[in-house]
Amino acid sequence: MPRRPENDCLPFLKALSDESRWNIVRTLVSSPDPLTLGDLASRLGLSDYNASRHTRILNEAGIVTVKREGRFKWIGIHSGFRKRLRTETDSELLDLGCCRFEFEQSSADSRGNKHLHKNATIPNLRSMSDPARYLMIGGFLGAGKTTAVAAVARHLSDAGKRVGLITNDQGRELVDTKMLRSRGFATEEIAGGCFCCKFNSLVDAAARLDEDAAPEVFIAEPVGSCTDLVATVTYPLRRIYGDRFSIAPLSVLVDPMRARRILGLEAGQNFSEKVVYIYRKQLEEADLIVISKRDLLDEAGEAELRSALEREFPKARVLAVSARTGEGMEDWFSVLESEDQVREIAMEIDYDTYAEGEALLGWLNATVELTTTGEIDTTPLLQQLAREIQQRLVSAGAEVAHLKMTLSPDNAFAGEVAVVNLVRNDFSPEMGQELDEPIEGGQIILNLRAEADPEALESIVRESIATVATPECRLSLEHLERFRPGRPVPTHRDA
Ligand SMILES: Nc1nc2c(ncn2[C@@H]2O[C@H](COP(=O)(O)OP(=O)(O)OP(=O)(O)O)[C@@H](O)[C@H]2O)c(=O)[nH]1
Ligand SMILES: [Mg+2]
Repeated sequence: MPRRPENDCLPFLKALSDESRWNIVRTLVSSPDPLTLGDLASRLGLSDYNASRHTRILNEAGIVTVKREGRFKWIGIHSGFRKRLRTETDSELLDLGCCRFEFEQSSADSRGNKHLHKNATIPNLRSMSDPARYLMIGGFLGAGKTTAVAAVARHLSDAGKRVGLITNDQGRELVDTKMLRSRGFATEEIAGGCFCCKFNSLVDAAARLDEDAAPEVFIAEPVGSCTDLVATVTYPLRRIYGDRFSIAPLSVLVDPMRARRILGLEAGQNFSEKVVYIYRKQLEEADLIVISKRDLLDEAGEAELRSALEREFPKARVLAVSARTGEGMEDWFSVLESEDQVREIAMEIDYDTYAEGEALLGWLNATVELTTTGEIDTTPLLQQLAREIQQRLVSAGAEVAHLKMTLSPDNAFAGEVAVVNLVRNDFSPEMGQELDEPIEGGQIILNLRAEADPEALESIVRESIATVATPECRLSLEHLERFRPGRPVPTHRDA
């Protein structure tokens, strides 16, 4: 006989009796950390207004907490409500007293909190009429992936194809997502861990894009410190969803200057051995090694790098392209559009060394609010901030992997965003996009990845912001997270 609802159960049931609110709770239950309201809205395809309205109702019912940090609202599961959840092998059981619900558990988070390697759940993906093309463009931090993704997406959409992009990072508030959305592409972000550890989120992201934009081509950019993507992402995709995707060969981009140093063709500051292990593993599993930024190389330099790559990584074909000038891109497009990845035995990898290499990298994401007393030019401001950070990294002997920042003006129209990047300590910060007009206020998103303690990165960023700020141009740090990536625990591994 069913039990009578207990009184304290009714507010929960009332709040949960709406599909959007149910989905919000399901998403939060499977997320190891709170999510921003904006992130929740985009994951669930809700407007900001509706996400905010539903969250308020859930908050009033004691199901979620809402914490304001600057301009962000962080939404998490209320500790009292969490007590009603029990973890089973593949799911979370919610016991309200009157009835029980089952939430499918998400994949493992990158910090290894949950290990679903053995009993991984398999999300549903609506059957697509034709298999969608799945392209993955990998490569080390700063190799030029996002720039290349934008160029490939532009080429495909100019050819009349619907394209959906998936970005990925260990943290939240991503410059890459901001940049790609500013170019008008449907983009989903998987934050808080790499694709291999968030396989289900990758599939969910594809499903969301499919609902919104019905892409014929998905382009995924994995985290630049990740490897073993063939065994943990593309082979499982083929095995589980083989009829829905046709998978292109894995492209791995290399920044030519960084690659020349790693392969010993040139002297200069470099990463330590275990970080280089990851770099080399990325190349070892590549079907195509794509030398990016070809415009930075002369012919002799390109030929030397090409032959070193061919010698050391004989399995891969080597191409050289410049997403900036378009050189060599046609050859790459034709492989991406016409060839399928060939199934081979996956490479061997030592996860201990891989994890130690990842843990040597410090990760910092921050948002900075900009308030001014008049109009200011954004290019000198971003360049100065980047140079301040660069000088302090150099003094600390911390090799930068990638420093990238966007600046969005308040009340910006879509597409208005300035971008600055730095990919080596001995390079100059470069503007990737500039704003045409001076601004009177805005927001900076800052992503820094370097071989250094995250605490040291925080001090460097705080000091640099303080140095650049003036009474006419105030910079206030609204949100900052910094960490070392945890041990990768893939959801699947098909060797
Ligand atoms: N000269 C030149 N620079 C390029 C080219 N492609 C990318 N870059 C620059 O390389 C830097 C890094 O580019 P991104 O596309 O952000 O690199 P990424 O691999 O996505 O970086 P992460 O996501 O941080 O790993 C930026 O300053 C780009 O403008 C190119 O073809 N030529
Ligand atoms: Mg990127």
